[in-house]
Amino acid sequence: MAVQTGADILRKLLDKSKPAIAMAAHNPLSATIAAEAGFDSVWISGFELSASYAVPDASIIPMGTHLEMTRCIAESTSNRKFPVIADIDTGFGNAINVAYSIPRYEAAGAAAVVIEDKKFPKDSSLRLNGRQELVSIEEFQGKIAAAKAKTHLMLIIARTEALIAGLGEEEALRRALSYAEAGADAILIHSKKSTPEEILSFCRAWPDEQVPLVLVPTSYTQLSFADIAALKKVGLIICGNHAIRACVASMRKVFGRILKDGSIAYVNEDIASVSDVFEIQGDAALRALEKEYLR
Ligand code: SPV
Ligand code: MG
Repeated sequence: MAVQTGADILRKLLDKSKPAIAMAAHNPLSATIAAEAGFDSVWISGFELSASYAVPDASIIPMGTHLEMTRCIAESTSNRKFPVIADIDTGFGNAINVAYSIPRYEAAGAAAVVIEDKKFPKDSSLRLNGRQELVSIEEFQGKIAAAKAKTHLMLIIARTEALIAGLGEEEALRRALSYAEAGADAILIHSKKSTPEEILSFCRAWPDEQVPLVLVPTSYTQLSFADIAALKKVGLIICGNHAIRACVASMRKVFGRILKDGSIAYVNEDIASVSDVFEIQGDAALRALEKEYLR
């Protein structure tokens, strides 16, 4: 029987009647906790990885760093049906850079990559008054074609930033349809409006017979997963940055309390136990190895 790849699993999960839910991660620990929690997939977020290095999400982290993290995350979750989606931003340059990066992501174990139509170097979509310049449709179609030509396994998800760049729904639809025509397996449409009207209008205008949409509802949090599923256009919902934001909030709270109390005695309820961390580290497997081989 043929082995099911992460891409096979993800392809089945992109169900417009029941969208898959991916949680963001920036390392194997956050990916493992996302898998344990019951998410369908993990999003190796550029925002999260950049934040974990305390640098802006602006093409500062080099491809090698993101690729190595993708490999580590894929390896750490390889015993689960848990496809890994790599956020490769602009593809690290032009279509040539994309052509060189895609086989490396496939070898690293990614089930899919998401490439966005911003100019390299990119700026974070969520940044107030950020630089949101897009490449031409033709140039981005070239990137998608290069990506598709370099993989037989991975899904290529094209992301348009037309709404983020303030170009309006007509241009967003034009771009999204052109990217699907170029071979994209799904279209990520991003919006940073604080209400869902913009994204709802786009989704309603998206043709039923087209490839599934992907949403990252960071800004328009009112839209529940059930609301999104009811649209019957979306195959994947990404919780874009909730691992790193949970870490930041939790570390701030605990670190502040320790200094305020002059003691570590009062934070135990707010932190994981040591045995909990041992379990995530795979202590049971280590004990089995010790028993079998240590003489
Ligand atoms: C990321 O998580 O890196 C994303 C989503 O690309 S966003 O930050 O909203 O652009
Ligand atoms: Mg990103």
